Amino acid sequence: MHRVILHIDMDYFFAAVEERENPELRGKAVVVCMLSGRSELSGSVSTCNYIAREFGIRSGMPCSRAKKLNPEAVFLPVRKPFYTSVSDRIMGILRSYADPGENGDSFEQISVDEAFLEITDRTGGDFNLAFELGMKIKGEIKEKEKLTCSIGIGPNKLIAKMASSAKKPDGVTVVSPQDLDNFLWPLNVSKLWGIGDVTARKLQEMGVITIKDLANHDVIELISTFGRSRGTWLKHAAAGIDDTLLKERDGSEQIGRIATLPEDTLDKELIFPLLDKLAGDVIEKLDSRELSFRVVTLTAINSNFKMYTKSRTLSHQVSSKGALLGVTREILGEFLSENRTKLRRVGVRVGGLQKRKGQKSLFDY
Ligand code: DCP
Ligand code: CA
Ligand code: CA
Repeated sequence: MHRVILHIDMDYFFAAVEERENPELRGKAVVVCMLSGRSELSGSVSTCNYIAREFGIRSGMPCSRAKKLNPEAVFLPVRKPFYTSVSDRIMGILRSYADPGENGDSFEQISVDEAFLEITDRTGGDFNLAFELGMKIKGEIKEKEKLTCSIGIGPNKLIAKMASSAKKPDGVTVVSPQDLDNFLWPLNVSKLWGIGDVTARKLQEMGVITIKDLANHDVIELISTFGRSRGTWLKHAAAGIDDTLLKERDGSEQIGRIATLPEDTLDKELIFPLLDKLAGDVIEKLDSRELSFRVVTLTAINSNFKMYTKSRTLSHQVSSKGALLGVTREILGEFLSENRTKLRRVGVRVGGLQKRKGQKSLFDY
């Protein structure tokens, strides 16, 4: 069975959130700026919507230049914490579609608006099912967050990542193992994910223009120019080969416990004792490493083996069992009010881990 990996990237993310918050912006060019505060419009463009892009406005350019390109555009200051809270909720939705991996190795967030999902088990290696799953994910994000995204699906991370930018915005692109060469080979080498400007230029000087050229190039020459590991990577990547696994982003280590209920149920009174036990185990582990946490995730697997996760980010680091249990019960309550199918397993997980500083915070009580 082939692996099936899904990559998702939100469309014009910061600007899309601003549009959603203020419907009057619809139909206008919207530019989100990182203002330095020195003078009006000194700073650079964080991102802009697709209307603004028609005027040539791009991420990273000075805001003053963007203003010249389109004086009618609406310029807004960046609101990073707000976009992060939207991102956290989207990541929570995405996590619930990934395979129920044992240690979170089926989900990898790679930036504020991008993530990989391993969906091999969920789809049984079937790329048609994967397409349907992609459409379902888009539907849920559209419904819950009123935002669009682009999705790429492939036999590995490399192909999934490159496929998600093939149809932007609002597209789903599936590249099955049979479509691999057709998809990859006509592209310019600079489009290969992981190749920077310097490598692309060097390759061009060697007469390597397309990814097909690279795939057919002598590996010995690639190794002598780029070194062994980089040279073999280039050769493999050009053939669409990538066997890297998904991993939780550095600094996002999580500690969690999951267990099966005595019977499938929707009854809080039967679920609470197990949550209590799991929360106790998690806290014990945190205590032994003197860690505090800020993110709480509840996992629920229902009798049909569908997995759901819901996360909450707290305003402070906390470390007590009482705090963990309080938040977990609250999330469970919300979950039970929205779901009808009985639960089979529940899990408690914490993230945003930090070394404890001195005493417990007031928030713990
Ligand atoms: N970002 C930024 N500065 C940059 C690039 C990006 O602040 N130079 C921020 C704003 C973007 C977000 O990161 O909204 C995600 O970056 P992307 O590269 O994914 O760009 P967008 O989501 O804005 O647009 P696209 O629809 O092309 O993905
Ligand atoms: Ca994006
Ligand atoms: Ca992105």
